[in-house]
Amino acid sequence: NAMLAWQRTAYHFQPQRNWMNDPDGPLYHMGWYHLFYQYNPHSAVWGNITWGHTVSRDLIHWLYLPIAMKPDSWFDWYGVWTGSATLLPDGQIMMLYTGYTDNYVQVQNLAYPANLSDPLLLDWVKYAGNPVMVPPTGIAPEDFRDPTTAWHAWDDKWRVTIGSKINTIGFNLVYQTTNFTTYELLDGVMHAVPGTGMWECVDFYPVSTTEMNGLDTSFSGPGIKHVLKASLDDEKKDFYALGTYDPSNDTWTPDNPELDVGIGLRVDYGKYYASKTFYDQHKQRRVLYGWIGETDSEIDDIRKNWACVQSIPRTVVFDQKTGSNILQWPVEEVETLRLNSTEFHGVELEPGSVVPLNISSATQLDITATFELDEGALEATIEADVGYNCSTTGAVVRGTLGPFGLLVIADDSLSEFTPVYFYISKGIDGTYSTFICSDEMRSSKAYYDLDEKVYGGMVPVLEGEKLTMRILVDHSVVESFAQGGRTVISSRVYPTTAIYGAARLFLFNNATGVNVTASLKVWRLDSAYIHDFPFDQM
Ligand code: DQQ
Repeated sequence: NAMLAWQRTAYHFQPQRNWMNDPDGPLYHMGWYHLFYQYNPHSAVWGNITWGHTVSRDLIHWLYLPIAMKPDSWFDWYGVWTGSATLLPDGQIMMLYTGYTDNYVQVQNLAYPANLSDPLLLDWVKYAGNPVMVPPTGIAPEDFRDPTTAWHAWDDKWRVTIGSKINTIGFNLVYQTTNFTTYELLDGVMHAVPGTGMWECVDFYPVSTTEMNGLDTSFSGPGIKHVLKASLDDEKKDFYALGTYDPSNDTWTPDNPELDVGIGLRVDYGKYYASKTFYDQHKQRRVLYGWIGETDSEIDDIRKNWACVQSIPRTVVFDQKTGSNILQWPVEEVETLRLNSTEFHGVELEPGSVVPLNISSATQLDITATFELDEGALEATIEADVGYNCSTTGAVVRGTLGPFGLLVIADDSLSEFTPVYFYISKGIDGTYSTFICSDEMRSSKAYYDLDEKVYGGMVPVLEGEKLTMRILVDHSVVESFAQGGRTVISSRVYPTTAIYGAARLFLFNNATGVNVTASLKVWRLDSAYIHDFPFDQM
């Protein structure tokens, strides 16, 4: 269907065809980044879940490999579900994943590479003694899934954590093992939050509070915090919190109970789920992947014969300036796709203005933008603007100090456009809050069903900081990073006119009470090489 062909991305990872969801078992081995993913080999809707497999030298260009694991055993008969890799000090790779059994029970299974000296890790052996963990007493057979990367504890045993729930209380269980084949469930839970429901795809990892490098999942010592992330099944949203891990009893306590897992910060405020990190020993960084789903209809997914992409891999570090959030940033390798750039300095945006930028074919872009408000603008505003929330207003609702930002994937006549913008609201106590939002409501004239939303959240802005955003545009995906990655939003858009050479970029200021000055650098991005592995040339 030619009408839908353009929606395929040019530098986000996606399979050639069919359905993909969660990233699985990311790891670095013998010069290759390996990514596995939940994959339906038969159709563009979820089902028949296998582990698709792809490798990359640089996290940007990918080679498709044969399916790594299929549902061919009683212990994963209805699906080879999500899991994680653990690299042992002696070089072995332990892959733990959830199998949905022939009897509809979620169990944890072990697999390992048949040949560790194969850089491509093509063949995977499922341990004959699977399953290695079954739902413990009190846990329902369908509430026990998605084992994390294991970490090596003080007692020389490994720990692994698995999400679950009882009634509406979401939590993560902790197991210990010495050999990855036998496991002991520890008493209690690592952490529980009432009202959050099933915790899928738990992620648990240390971040340094003093250094910018990433830390191995087993790292312990002073100057660290631990991130606990859960994907809330009920809301289909990824939440995280920063806190302290107590290795003596394997519990974790949030820094701020008001921002606990599932009630506070989100990894990404847009269409984004089931994220997972790994420690990249090659570049000493922690890298995050996330599943960016479709917001068109299932019929359109079947028509276009593919569904879903992975986010551009992002580095994750602790934000030493705020001390209260992580920072996510596209891996530096994405910059190797940068082609020609155009700079715009000091563009004046009066209230109510829309300014076209001289960028053609604005479908594959890397944009960095800085916005400054007129001196004195904040002091001059008197009215409180309470209860602002991106999703209830959108870019059309005008306030004194916002919205202003960019219109991406727009056409010349603005029949289609996606605003990514800041909005500053004033509370009754006189303090200001800054929001970053991404508004899909006018992104498409398509007649077909789209689940269009205004996404966004608050972003911390410290004294003396300018407002900054970076946006990656890739045909039907828009990933926006505010204030160096404190708040991130992924959007899916399906325009019909603002495509290929017709796609444009605009600046806008829809605030009523402030002049904004914008400066930007816009790169056109090359397409990544994402193809079959050339086995015939081996
Ligand atoms: N997707 C997998 C599950 C996981 C869910 C099945 C999250 O293991 O809980 O495809 O998207």
